[in-house]
Amino acid sequence: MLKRDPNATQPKFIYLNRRHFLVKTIPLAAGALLLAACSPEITPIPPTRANDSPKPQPTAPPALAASEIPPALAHTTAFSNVTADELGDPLNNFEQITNYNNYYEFSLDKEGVAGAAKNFTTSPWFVEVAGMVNKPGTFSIEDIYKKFDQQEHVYRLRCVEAWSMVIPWVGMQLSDLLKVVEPKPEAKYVKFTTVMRLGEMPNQSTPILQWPYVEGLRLDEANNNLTILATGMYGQPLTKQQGAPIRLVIPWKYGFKSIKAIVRIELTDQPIDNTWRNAASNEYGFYANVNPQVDHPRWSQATERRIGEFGRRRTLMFNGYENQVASMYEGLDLQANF
Ligand SMILES: Nc1nc2c(c(=O)[nH]1)N[C@H]1C(S)=C(S)[C@@H](COP(=O)(O)O)O[C@H]1N2
Ligand SMILES: [Mo]
Repeated sequence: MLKRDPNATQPKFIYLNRRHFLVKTIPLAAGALLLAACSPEITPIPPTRANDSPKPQPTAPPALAASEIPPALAHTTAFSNVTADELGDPLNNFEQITNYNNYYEFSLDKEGVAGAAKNFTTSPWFVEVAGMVNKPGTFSIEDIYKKFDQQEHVYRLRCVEAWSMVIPWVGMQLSDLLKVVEPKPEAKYVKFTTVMRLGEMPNQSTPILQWPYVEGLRLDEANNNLTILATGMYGQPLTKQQGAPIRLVIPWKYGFKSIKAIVRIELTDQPIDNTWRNAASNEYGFYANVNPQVDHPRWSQATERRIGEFGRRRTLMFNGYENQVASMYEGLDLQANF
């Protein structure tokens, strides 16, 4: 079990689905959870972080049998034994990162996702790249491992619910894939779609969200150096609960943009109606840039709880990646374009 502050209640995505829960027939357990959790309590930020509990120590992931590591991943940049991000904050450990997940196809219970995703089939796997490109194609996951350089990227992940982690991903730059398919000049956006797998993803049979899960980026955001398609973590293939075998990671945006289990990437000139915006457009936007000055209608975004720490820490503009990304939003009203 993870050690967490039992008093640090997080706001939960689930509340926003109230209208779905209320108008549709609902499982009793989900209804009870909703009622029990209707008033998110935000712990005030402590004046200093001096009294914080000891920081979590990185721990090695459980060793995988050699046969469990795809050959193409085994020789890519393995976990480098880095222990902190560039701001000096320690990595979350493997246990934390793989047992506290948002993946609504499987479960609304963060600690239940790992178990619920256990039997999800991730092989064979294909990613179709289509739309406004000169060279559309379908790539097997093995093609992707082989064709594209997989490197370590240590990023902060900040959920819109105001918790965060530091994660040592293994992945490739999305721009490397886009170069290969050659976007046409009229392409403005990139749309990502999660697999539809009714037999394996129980909540795809419920109306809690519109399925399949969809996300999108502007083309310039997709081409930013920080934007990766992750295939691994701690030098090993992604776990199922993390979105195996391939998921997006956009570290300056709220976690819901980082869509899991991608099967389709489409270049388009049409704005994208991403899943959470579609569910509640007054609460979740297209951009979803981490911004401590733009609160969620039901909770503050000024602070966050780093999993493994007590108390709260201040949320950084663009999640601490301002230097690398702010120029993309010059002249954009960030309050209006949340
Ligand atoms: N397909 C899909 N992708 C998803 C989600 C989801 O429910 N379904 N949840 C998102 C949210 S809200 C977050 S915070 C991150 C969590 O990633 P993690 O579980 O690896 O920490 O995944 C995102 N990607
Ligand atoms: Mo999230």
